[in-house]
Amino acid sequence: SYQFWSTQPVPQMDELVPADVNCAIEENIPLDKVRAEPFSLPTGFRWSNVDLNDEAQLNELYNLLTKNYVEDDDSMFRFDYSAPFLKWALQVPGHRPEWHCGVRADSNNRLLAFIGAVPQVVRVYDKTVKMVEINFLCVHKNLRSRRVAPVLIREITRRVNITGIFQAAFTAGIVIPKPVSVCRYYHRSLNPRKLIDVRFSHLSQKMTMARTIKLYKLPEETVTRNLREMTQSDVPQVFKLLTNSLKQYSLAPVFSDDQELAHALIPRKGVVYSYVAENHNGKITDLVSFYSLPSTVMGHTNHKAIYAAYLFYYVAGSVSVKQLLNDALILANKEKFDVFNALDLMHNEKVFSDLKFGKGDGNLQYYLYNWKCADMKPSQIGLVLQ
Ligand code: YNC
Ligand code: MG
Repeated sequence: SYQFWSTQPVPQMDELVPADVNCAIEENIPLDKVRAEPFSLPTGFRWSNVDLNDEAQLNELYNLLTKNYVEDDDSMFRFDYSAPFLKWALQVPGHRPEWHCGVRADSNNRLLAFIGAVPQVVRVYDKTVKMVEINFLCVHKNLRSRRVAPVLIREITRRVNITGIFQAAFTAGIVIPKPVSVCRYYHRSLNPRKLIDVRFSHLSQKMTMARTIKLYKLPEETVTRNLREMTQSDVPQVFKLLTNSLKQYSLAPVFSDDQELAHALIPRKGVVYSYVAENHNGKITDLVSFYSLPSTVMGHTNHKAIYAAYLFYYVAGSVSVKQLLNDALILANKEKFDVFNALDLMHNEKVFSDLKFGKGDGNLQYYLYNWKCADMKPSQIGLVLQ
């Protein structure tokens, strides 16, 4: 029933991969055998790399996504990735212009579809694999259900294969063959009045608005001693701290060098927020970070957007996960976010109830392309995609 995905090197939906299998599905294609010509688009459309250093093109991508990207099931909210966020997520060290793959209409030159790839070494159980992460697959609403998405996926695969990379990692709300793990978002209200107002959440039974606001009230100051914004000079220590911590998970990024780590974590206002705790010896003991991804509120008179913080990488070295993530809530609240979101991966699930997170609806599936391995529990996942 998967017209496209049944043709791809992915495990079958009902395939149970045994624990001793952890390998590619198809052998690497010799580089001179990788298809050299772009795949054909329907007539009237053409391929066009999106140059994110060109303000006008960056804005075209921003507009495509802000009007046509992921919505919730009830079409009340739609992701509104900011232009600086798109640069952060797509212009990682080693990025390539042809991996910012757009489709334009011949007639008016309008950008109507996009798919992005970024290089990332990923460890799967005990194997470290050069991969790409795929993100921001989007087809304009007027062009849906015309099998354009499979053409985008085949084309980005070709452009990645040409560079000698044959595996990819991605996440999606939909279920296709075959998730390596099924995760769930949890939400922690910071501004419950607004969240209830826009119907992101609702007043629970027997609760008044006043009691709800009191329930979610956070202190002004963080608890962890010497927790402060991460800076460039912290990078070497954070690299070691995070690299070591990620070893405990079965699926995790492998940061190649300080530069890649710095790109991921150095704070960028309105994009990514990272904090470290430094002890009296100048040693970095803890890290916590989150990124900013607002959602447009569709058809509401008072509110245009929900400001959401998403938990990113963290290492609880000298304090409990609970204390560190509670400090992240305090910091996100100070930055005026309305809600703090986190998946049930890493150690997160253990602290959700104490920290007053509520379970979201809808899963986020983790996928590997051209790789088969045993399924993972969310707590085995140490890879966070934007
Ligand atoms: C999806 N999200 O199943 P079958 S996540 C993968 N991921 O194929 P059509 C998807 N496949 O079932 P439409 C998918 N969504 O027949 C749909 N599909 O085998 C499959 N939405 O194509 C679907 N962004 O063109 C079906 O569908 C086939 O016009 C149908 O376009 C789909 O970024 C889409 O949710 C998602 O913009 C573009 O609905 C459109 O509906 C849209 O008829 C809103 O396509 C935005 C949205 C997806 C966010 C994401 C990760 C994408 C990963 C793609 C797979 C990468 C594989 C690895 C490649 C590199 C390999 C190397 C090396
Ligand atoms: Mg289509």
